[in-house]
Parts: sequence; structure tokens; C-alpha cells
Amino acid sequence: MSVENAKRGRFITIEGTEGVGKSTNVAYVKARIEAAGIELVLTREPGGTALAEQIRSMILEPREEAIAVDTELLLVFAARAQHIKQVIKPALERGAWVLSDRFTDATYAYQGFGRGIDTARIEQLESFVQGDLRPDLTLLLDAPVDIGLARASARGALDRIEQEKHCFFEKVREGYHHQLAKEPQRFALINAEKSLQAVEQQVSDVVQSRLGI
Ligand code: T5A
Repeated sequence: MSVENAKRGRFITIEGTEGVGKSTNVAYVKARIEAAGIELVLTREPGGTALAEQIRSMILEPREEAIAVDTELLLVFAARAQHIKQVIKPALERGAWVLSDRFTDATYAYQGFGRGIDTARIEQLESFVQGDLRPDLTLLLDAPVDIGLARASARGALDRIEQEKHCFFEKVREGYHHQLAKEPQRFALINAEKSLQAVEQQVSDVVQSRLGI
């Protein structure tokens, strides 16, 4: 059975710069989908399988040796290939919905805009690894970089990418807005600067209007 089958579940992703509230809101969306009686697979990137989680550690653990930008890009896609094969495609094919905390828009934002890798190269890897698999809906949580970084650092030690300079995350945020402008019909833009309650209300409206639950 192919992933294009009519029974295919929905593939939803949640994106944004560091600390904007992705994990917090993923929990809310999960609860809404499950309350509708739909089987949900909740997952994240980089990661989502044992091997992909090992690759995540390789990407995010602070280390002495600088990671070349191309190595970082290939590690992200290596983890994604495993994640798609083991988790995402089987779930969608049996009709379950998949909710992923980050996916390929993060690669365009972080490796493309943040690291400066040519977008055409990311597009090639996207086609190679994903075929025609793309999210049906992407919630983009958007807030000024300083707000997200303050929320993330209040939580504890920073990982390798979180240790980047402020200007890196400004480029990442710009990258997300570029993705939004390219495919406005796929994205729902959420103002994540507001209180948790106000953010949740926006997410709730999107879940209702775009997913019908
Ligand atoms: N990466 C990933 C790449 O470089 N390329 C790729 O292709 C992919 C897939 C992954 C890292 O990998 C990089 C990007 C990342 O650097 P991650 O854990 O997914 O790391 O990403 P983080 O952004 O680091 O995740 P965080 O858990 O730090 O941030 P969240 O999930 O956005 O934020 P959350 O929900 O944990 O909230 C942070 C804190 O803020 C509070 C929460 O209670 C929490 O304490 N909060 C709010 N406070 C006030 N008002 C609100 N509206 C709030 N919302 C949340």
C-alpha cells in the first residue's frame, strides 16, 4: 500500500526558532487529535527512532571538533531517512496521523538560512530522502528571537545549536518566513509572543479550521 492511498493519515508538523513553545503546543495538539478518536503518532526531529535519536545526539551535543556544515546537513537527512522509513510512512499508510516536532522546514531554516547552505542542495536531498512526502499542515510558531532564547535558557544547559549567536537565529527566523511565503497554503502562522493561553487559542482555531476536529 502506498502512502498516496486514500486512507493515508494526515502529516502535521510544528516549527519555529528555539524556545518558542513547540513542545508545549505539540502536547495540546496531541490531546485534541486523540480526543477526536484518531490514532496519533507523536514524534520529533532530529530523532523519532533509536538510531535517529543517536544521530540527534551527534548533532546537538557540544563537542571540541567543529562539525562541517555539510556534515550537519547530511546527519539531519540521515536521521530523517530512518525516521520516515521506520515511523512516518508506516503510520500514514495505516491511516494514523503523524505529529512531528520539526521536519524539513527546519533544515531550510537552520542549515539553509542559518548556515548558508544553498537551498538547491537541500531541495535535492529532500527529493532523494522523502520522494513526494510533504507535511499536510505546518504550524509555524513565531516570536522575536530574544523571547524564545530567554525561554529556552531558563530551562537549563544549552545544546550545540542553542549556543549559536543571536544573528544565527535571526537568519533562521527569516528562513522560516521564507518557507511560509513559498507555501502559504500549507502553513498556519501562530503569534507565539503572546501568553500561553493566547497561543493555545490560536492553535485551537487552526486545529478546528484546518483539521476539522
Ligand atoms: N535542527 C532540527 C536543525 O538544525 N535542522 C533540522 O533539520 C532539524 C529537524 C532541535 C535542534 O535541532 C535543530 C534545531 C534545534 O536547534 P529541539 O529540541 O527540537 O532541538 O528544538 P528547540 O527549539 O531547542 O526546542 P525547545 O524544547 O527548546 O523549544 P520549544 O519546544 O519551542 O519550547 P518549549 O515548548 O519547550 O517551551 C520553552 C519554555 O517556554 C515556556 C515553556 O513552558 C518552557 O518552559 N513557554 C512559554 N512561556 C510563556 N509564554 C508562552 N507562550 C510560552 N510557550 C512556552
